[in-house]
This record gives sequence, C-alpha cells and structure tokens, in this order.
Amino acid sequence: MLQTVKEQDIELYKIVEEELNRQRSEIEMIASESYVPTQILELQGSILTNKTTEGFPGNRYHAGCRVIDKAERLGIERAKLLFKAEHANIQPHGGSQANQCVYAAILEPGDTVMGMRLDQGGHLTHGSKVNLSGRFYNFISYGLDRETERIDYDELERLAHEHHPKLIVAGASSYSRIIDYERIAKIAKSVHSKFMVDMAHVAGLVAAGVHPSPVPYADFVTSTTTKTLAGARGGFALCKQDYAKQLDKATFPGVQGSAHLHIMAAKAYTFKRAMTTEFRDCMKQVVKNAQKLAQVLKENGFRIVTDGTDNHLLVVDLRTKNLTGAQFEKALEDVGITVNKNMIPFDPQKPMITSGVRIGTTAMTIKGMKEDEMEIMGNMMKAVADNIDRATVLENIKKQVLELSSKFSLYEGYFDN
Ligand code: DSN
Repeated sequence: MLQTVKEQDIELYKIVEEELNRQRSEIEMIASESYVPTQILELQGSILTNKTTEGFPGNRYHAGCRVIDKAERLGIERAKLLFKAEHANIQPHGGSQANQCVYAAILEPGDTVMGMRLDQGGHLTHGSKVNLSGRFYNFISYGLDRETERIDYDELERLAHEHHPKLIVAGASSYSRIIDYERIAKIAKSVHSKFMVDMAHVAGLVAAGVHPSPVPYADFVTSTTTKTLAGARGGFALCKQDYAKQLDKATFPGVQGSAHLHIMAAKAYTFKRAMTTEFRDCMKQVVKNAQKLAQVLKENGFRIVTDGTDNHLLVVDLRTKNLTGAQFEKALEDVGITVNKNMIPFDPQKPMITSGVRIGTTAMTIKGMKEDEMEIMGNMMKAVADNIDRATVLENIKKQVLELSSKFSLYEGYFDN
C-alpha cells in the first residue's frame, strides 16, 4: 500500500511508516482502540469515496447512486441482523454524531435529559457542559455509588422522578461493569421518558454475545464501529421501527450532509465480520484478558475500581502506588505501553492529572495476546510504578516491551505493493 504516495509525498509516507512502526512495537492498551483487518483499510481507501450523495438508498438528491445504494443497503441489513434491531442508520460519521442524531430526532433545545457523569465514566456527548449536548439540552447527571463504584440505580430513579426527562441516556466510556439496561428501561418507562443506550465501548462484545444487548430494552442504541467492533472509523444508530423516519430525517438533513460511502462499505464489512466464530472467540478472549490483567494488577498492589471488570477495560486507582494518572501514563508511554490517564470515581485530582488510568485489552488481544502475556504486562506495569524514577530499570523494561511486541506481527507486507 501507499507506493504512489511514497513517490509523490515522501513526508506523508514517512509519517505513516513511523506510525506503523509505533503500532507494531508498542503495547497498545487505550480502551477505545483496536487493529482493523486489512479489508477495512482497503474499503476505506476505495473508489467509493468519489461518490457524492445525500439522502437514503432509493431516495437520493444526486443521480448515479444505483451502485452505491447497494453498499448502504447491505450495511443496514447486516447491522439489523447482527444486533437484531428493527431499524439501522449507518450514516453517522462517528459515535458522537450518532448521539447528536438521536437527540435531534426526539429533543428540542432546552429539553431535560439524563446521562451519566463524565467524571464517573460517562461520555462527553452525554451532557458535558463543554460539549454541544450540555449546551443545547438541560442534562441532569447521574453517577456511581461511592461504596460499590457501580451505577447508583436508586439515585438514577430518584432523579428521573424528580426531573421527568424526555430521554435517559445510558452507556459509558470508562465503566467496567455490565449496565442493567432492563432496570433503566423500566425507570424510563415509569416517567414516560425515552431510553437511549450508547454502546460504543461494548458493541463488539454485544455482537459476540459476551455482554448483554441493550437492543431489546432501548428505543435507540448508538455506537461506533471502531473500539471493540474493531472496524470502520465511524458510527451508527439503531432504533425501534416507530422512530425510523425521525432518526433518518434527523441524520440527514438534520445533522449531517453527504454520506461517506467508502466508510459505509467498511461498516458493512465490519458487521459481516462480527458474525464470524473467529470474531466471537476474539471478543471472549478480550474479556478473559481484561479479567486476568485486573487480577495480576491487584496481586501487584494496585486497586482496581469496582474490584474487577466484566468487559474489555479496567480502571486502575494509582493512589496505593502514590502516583497520579498523568505520571503513570507518561512513564508507561516512555517504556512503550500506551494507556490513558482517567478519573477514578470521586477523584480528588483534576481531569488532566487524575488518580487513575484506563486500560483496555482489545488491541493486544486482536494481535494474539492471551492470559500469559497479560501476566507479563501486569508485572511490567508494577515494575514501572515501583521504579518510576529509575532510568536504568525503565530502559530494561522498554527492551522487554519490544521483545514481547516483536512476537506478534501486525500488517505484515503493508508497504510491499
Ligand atoms: N470516547 C473516547 C474514548 O473512550 O477513548 C474516544 O472514543
């Protein structure tokens, strides 16, 4: 790939080459990342990018759509089949846009909505004041129980009865436990609220059947096709048939303009691949790996938020190691392990410092790592934490990281043709 780019734009070629080397040599544990199959790279780089169109298959604002309509229809049908959904819209450019499309479908500016607090695991688009969601709508936040560090469903119910939201949003970007979708759906029903689940982080696990599906309970389900779905860089939204027209109209012309056909084709491939046994086995291993890593870290003196995990990620409280998230993130990056600093529940630190890190196992599981490698990594993380100021020890760990990474290949022959 990229041979003509190499000839025409060596600066850009070198950036891609450098990034590929980074992805090959480092241990990638950002919970929202994965490695996509080469079919996704090919489709996202395909000639489908040339077609401009607005509207939906069979009802377009531009001529010449008879072929690309097939790609979007295929993606829609596969999304519906995979998640057993009544309606799918695969046009949202990302997860944030998918959320915006649902909001635009059923809310008016100023409407009251409930979402999970960003600093306790929620997402920016679930009502943060620095995001359009928090500026356009009156978001009331629910959070976690201080003892269990799990969603405080009683508080959620109390707030719902107090504020009568038009929509309740569930879903998170740093919550390691199963969310009780059925219970929140009942609460939503009891206050005549609609219910949306943003399943972006767990969508691959849901597709593989290793995590409960929100689809039977929610009026709307949004997601990305990246993260655990390990596919196209984009989003999609599912809904009950009753809301299909509203959702489509909100997506186009409400929120977005022309569709990205090359990405929609890659989404269609993502859904097909997520139905395979190979993908299901991989997702099972993602969860096993996260649980193993949590156990090893615990044995190594770290505190794990909620004491463990049910999914692909864990949030680690670093206070037992007298470290901040920013310090540990930097030290791990220096030895070649990539994680992100993350607020722990009721964190006394600021968001750019934090008391924790979030660690995900999707990418490394896709590369082929299993429990044995999780043990090695948990031990390396302890060694980094315990030797944060010892340059020679850290140099040695960096060599171990390289050695471990070199055992797992990534995009072999990428630049060969
Ligand atoms: N929401 C951000 C994350 O979870 O990392 C980006 O997808």
